[in-house]
Amino acid sequence: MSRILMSRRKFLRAGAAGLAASSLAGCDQFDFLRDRNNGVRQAMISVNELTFQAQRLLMGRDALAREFSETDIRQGQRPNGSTNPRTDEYLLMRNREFADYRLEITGMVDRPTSFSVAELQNMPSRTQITRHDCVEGWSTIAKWTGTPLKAVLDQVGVQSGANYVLFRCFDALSNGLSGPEYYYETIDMIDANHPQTILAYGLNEEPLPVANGAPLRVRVERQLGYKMAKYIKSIELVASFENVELGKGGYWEDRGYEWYAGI
Ligand SMILES: Nc1nc2c(c(=O)[nH]1)N[C@H]1C(S)=C(S)[C@@H](COP(=O)(O)O)O[C@H]1N2
Ligand SMILES: [Mo]
Repeated sequence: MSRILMSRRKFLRAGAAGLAASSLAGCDQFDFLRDRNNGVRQAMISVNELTFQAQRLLMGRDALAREFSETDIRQGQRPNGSTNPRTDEYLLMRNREFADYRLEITGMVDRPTSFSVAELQNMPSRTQITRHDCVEGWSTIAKWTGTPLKAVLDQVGVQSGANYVLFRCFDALSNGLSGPEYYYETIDMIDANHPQTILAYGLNEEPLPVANGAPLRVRVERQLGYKMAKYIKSIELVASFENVELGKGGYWEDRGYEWYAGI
C-alpha cells in the first residue's frame, strides 16, 4: 500500500507533465498558465483533484497510517515552522500554563461548545506512534496522545452541509498589509472522523511542548506535516473555505502548496 501512496506525487507530476507536454506542443510561452480560467490550468487542477480522489479510493476511507513501536522513536519530535508564538494573547496564556485556555468550537454545529484541556483529557484518549513527514524532506517518529477529533465533533453535533473542519491558530508566520497572517488549516470530514485524527496534548509521554504546538495540535496522520495545525485557537465547521483568508484552505495552501497533502 505504501508504494501506492509514494507514487501519488510521481503520478501527479507525470500526469501534469504529460498533459502539459501534449497541450503545449509547439507553444513557445507558458505565461498563460497563470490565467485562472485557462483550460490547461483547469485541466491540471482536475488532475490533482483526480489523483486525490484516486488515492482515497485505493486506500479506502478508513485505512490507518502505519504505526510504529517504542524502539522506533530515536529522537525528539523536531520542531518546525512556528516554535515560539509571540502574540500577547498566546504569551498571557502560556504564562498561566494554559490554565485558562479553551478550545472554541463554532460554525455549523448544533451545540457550539468550548473545552478546556482538562475536559479533553477526561474524554476517551488515543495514543499512536507515527511518522511525521515534512514537505521539506525530513521525518521523525513520535508518540502522540490526544482526544479523537470525532469524539469532540460528536459532542457538538456536526450539521449536515458542513464539509470542512477549519483550525485557526494563535501564531502568525508573516505580516501582510492588513496585519499578522495567522496559521490556519482545513481538513475534510473523512480525515476529521478518521480514528487517528486526534487533538494531541501529549508528546512522547510528556505534555505537548510549546515548540510542538502547546496546548493543542492536531494529528492528521495520512498527510504531510503542514496539515497538522499547532497552537489551535478554535475549530469551525464550514461548508467551504473559499472565503477564508486567501481561499485555498490553509496558510501554506494560500502560498502554493496542495490542499490535499497525502503521503
Ligand atoms: N500553527 C502552526 N502549525 C503548524 C506549523 C506552523 O508554523 N504553525 N508548521 C507546520 C509544519 S510545516 C510542520 S512540519 C509541523 C511541525 O510540527 P512539529 O513542530 O511538531 O515538528 O507543524 C505544522 N503545523
Ligand atoms: Mo512541514
